[in-house]
Amino acid sequence: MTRPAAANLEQDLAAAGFLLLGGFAPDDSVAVPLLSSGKAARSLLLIGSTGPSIWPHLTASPEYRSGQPDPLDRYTRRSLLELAEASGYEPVFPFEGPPYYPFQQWALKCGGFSQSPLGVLAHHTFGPWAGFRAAFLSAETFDGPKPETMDGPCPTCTDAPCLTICPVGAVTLHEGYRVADCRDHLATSRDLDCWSGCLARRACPFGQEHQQSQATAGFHMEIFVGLVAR
Ligand code: B12
Ligand code: SF4
Ligand code: SF4
Repeated sequence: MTRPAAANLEQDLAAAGFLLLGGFAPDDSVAVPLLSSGKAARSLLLIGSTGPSIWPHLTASPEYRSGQPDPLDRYTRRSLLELAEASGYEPVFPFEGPPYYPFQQWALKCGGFSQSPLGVLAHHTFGPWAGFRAAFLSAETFDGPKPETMDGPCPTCTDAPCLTICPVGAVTLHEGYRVADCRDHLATSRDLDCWSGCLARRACPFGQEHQQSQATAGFHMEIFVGLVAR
């Protein structure tokens, strides 16, 4: 099966609410699973989404309308499996696990991202709003996007507003993101602003136009609180 030009793949991804975040030729510096044939992958493409890009596609999908759990993961699996198969890739997903695939390490290897105090990686264009939805693997020589020339924004962000705005100080420079403090605060009231999106994440000046809407943020918060419930 031949693979489409990267431009076609990007168009097909966009039509389903996703985007190509980067890629690399796997080497010994980062673990990448073998292909189903037992061969080593020689190409990895990182597929993601931002707040506004995926929401309309997700809410129109049968997975969302069915009211069953995990609609985002089910929509992602169906649409990206189809797209990967049609273009000669084998997909792996961030929600497969535990153990989980090291998507954040793969993103750092693609370039353009930096580790943020929020726990999530921040991107020079998408800020802290890029979610990882799949990695497309192939045994063919890497012919994906050119290496990123820009770093992620955190090392040069001297103001770091994400560190000062959290009402319970759950985002810290030295300890990173304190999940339990955040969860306990959210549990105090459903009327908190945080339920419409993490204030610290929203304070990041990078990628503001890629933020989640209140509806999207609420959807993710529900899942987050469900996962970390005591
Ligand atoms: C388990 C999990 C959680 C758990 C625990 C998170 C934790 N810190 O341990 C809980 C439920 C708390 C959680 C919460 C959230 N998560 Co979460 N989570 C995951 C999941 C499924 C697995 C993480 C893991 O254990 N990976 C396995 C290790 C081996 O992979 P890894 O890439 O090496 O990851 C580690 C390294 O990046 C390392 N690391 C940190 N700094 C650095 C720096 C360098 C240089 C290197 C090399 C490594 C490194 O720390 C990571 C965790 O151990 C990932 C998806 C995935 N497959 O990665 C999402 C993921 C990390 N989560 C994500 C998100 C967005 C969130 C939430 C914001 C969800 C929300 N409400 O919207 C919250 C808040 C997270 C926060 N602020 O930290 C995104 C992050 C996207 C990004 N841009 O980075 C991911 C990638 C999911 C996705 N589909 O995009 N999450
Ligand atoms: S506010 Fe600055 S330090 Fe915080 S996530 Fe954004 S770029 Fe990184
Ligand atoms: S959701 Fe609210 S409590 Fe949790 S880290 Fe963000 S700002 Fe802090």
